[in-house]
Parts: sequence; structure tokens; C-alpha cells
Amino acid sequence: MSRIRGRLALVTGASAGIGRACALRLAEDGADLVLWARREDRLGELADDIRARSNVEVSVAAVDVRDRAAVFAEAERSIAAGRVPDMLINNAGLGAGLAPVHEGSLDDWDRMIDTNVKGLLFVTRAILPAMVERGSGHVVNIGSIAGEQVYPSGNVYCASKFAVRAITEGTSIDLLGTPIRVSAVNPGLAETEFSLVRFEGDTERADRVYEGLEPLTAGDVAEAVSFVVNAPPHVNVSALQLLATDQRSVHHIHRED
Ligand code: NDP
Ligand code: 8X3
Repeated sequence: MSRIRGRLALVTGASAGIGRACALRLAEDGADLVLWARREDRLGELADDIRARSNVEVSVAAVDVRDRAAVFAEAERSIAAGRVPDMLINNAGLGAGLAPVHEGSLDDWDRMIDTNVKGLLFVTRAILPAMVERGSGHVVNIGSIAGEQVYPSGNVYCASKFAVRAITEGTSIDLLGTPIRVSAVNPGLAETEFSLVRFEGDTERADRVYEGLEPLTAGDVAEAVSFVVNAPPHVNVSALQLLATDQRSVHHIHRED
């Protein structure tokens, strides 16, 4: 049984990986969709694919979550049209580089902090007031095990995900007394375009991240998001950590030779 049939979900970073899988999964649950990312061509293809499979409404917009003006303009357009999301899936994010702090790239740090922290905040600030005014809504932030444990050279990426954890908990506390739910879904290693982006298209290096183990798929994470948003209204899954069976912590990963 789906509790979100006919509800509206806004998914950021829907052009690839976990966001794309969430769009497909929530459409299976019967949710209408608003999909944001920078690569509009990919969003268009995804929307066509979803419309061919499911009888749900899908709209797409090219939005860079780092662009404060674009985020607020697009959110206001949707809200003014009476399309206040019932679910906000704050997924857009990235790792950029993997280097010790003393060798880190300042541009990489900007990209991660601007996207993973400030971008998530901009989208939340743009959408949440309309949820509060309406008296319903659910915010799901895609954190990471990297928001719970730090690994070598993960420094700023981990810091951005620790920040997501603090923002999720802070938002939830601030909404105490309202029916609006706030959840974190915190995956471990999931094979998406994440490592390809982190290593700037170096496929060999990206493949090595998942070598010898069976990582999560984007679909596994989307299944968890579906579980979270389908919980009955009196239940808030505050945080759900999801790891591959071959991973028990950021430091404990089983690989076959
Ligand atoms: P992918 O690289 O496959 O997808 C990332 C998505 O984020 C893309 O759709 C990309 O779209 C979008 N995105 C990136 N930057 C921006 C931006 N500035 N504005 C709007 N959209 C943006 O990676 P994942 O699916 O793995 O990552 C999704 C989330 O999951 C991230 O927050 C990541 O930190 C988190 N995560 C990933 C894990 C993993 O192992 N893969 C584990 C734990 C958490 P576009 O480029 O078109 O803008
Ligand atoms: C992405 C997973 O472990 O590579 O958040 O940081 S990890």
C-alpha cells in the first residue's frame, strides 16, 4: 500500500544515481514529481521514461542548487502555481577530490560546501515555509555514513555530511509541534556516478572504490527513501543508516581478492 499516491515530491539531483532512482521509485508509489538538476536533457529523458511507465505528473527544471536566486525563483514558481511539495528529497550533492587537508583544492572545497551544505539549505529555506503554512510535509535529507565517521582524505566531504546531519536534526527540532517530518537517509558505499564525479571522470579510479565488494545500488537507497516517506503520519524515521553487507563502517569493508 502506498501512502504517497497523488502526493507531490520534489527531488533534487534527479539526473543521476540516487536522485534518479528516487524519482523512479516514488513514481512507482504513485507520487507526482518535480525533478531538479543542472543537466536538463537527462531530466527530460527521465521524465519521458517515467510518464511511459506510470500515470503520474512529472515536471523538470534546470536548477543549480548553489544558485540562490534560481532556487528561490523556481520554488516560488511552483508554490505560486499551487504546487507545494508534500515531500522534499534533498539529494543533490557530490564529493570533489580526495586529498589530505594540506593538499586540498580550495575550488573542490567550495563545490562541496556550496552544494552539499548551502545548496541543501537554500532549497529547504525556499520550500519549508509553504509546508509549515499548509501544515504538512516531509523533508528527507540524503546524508551519508561520512556524516557519522571521518575517513582519510575525506575531511571536507565528511564535514559537509556532518553538517547535513546537524541541519537535519536542527530542522527536526525546530519543527517540533508541527506535523512536518524530517528524516535522514544515510547510505554507505553506493555505486553511482559519485566516484566518477569525485575523480573527474577517471573510470579506473572510480571502479576501484567498489572493487571486490557488492556495494549498495541507487535503487537500494531509493527503496529506503520510499520506506521513510511511506511511514504513517505519526511515525518519523529520524535517521536510517543503510550499508552494504560488505561494509560495517567507513573503516570496515570486506573485499574479495
Ligand atoms: P551522482 O553523481 O550519481 O548524482 C548526483 C546528483 O546530484 C546528480 O543528479 C547531479 O546532477 C546532482 N547535482 C550535483 N551538483 C548539483 C548542483 N549544484 N545542483 C543541482 N544538482 C546537482 O551521485 P549520488 O547519486 O551517489 O549522490 C547523491 C547524494 O547521495 C549526494 O548527496 C551524495 O553525497 C550522497 N551519497 C552518496 C553515496 C554513494 O556512495 N554514492 C553514499 C552516501 C551519500 P547534475 O550534475 O545534472 O546537476
Ligand atoms: C559517499 C560514501 O563512503 O564514499 O557519501 O563517503 S563515502
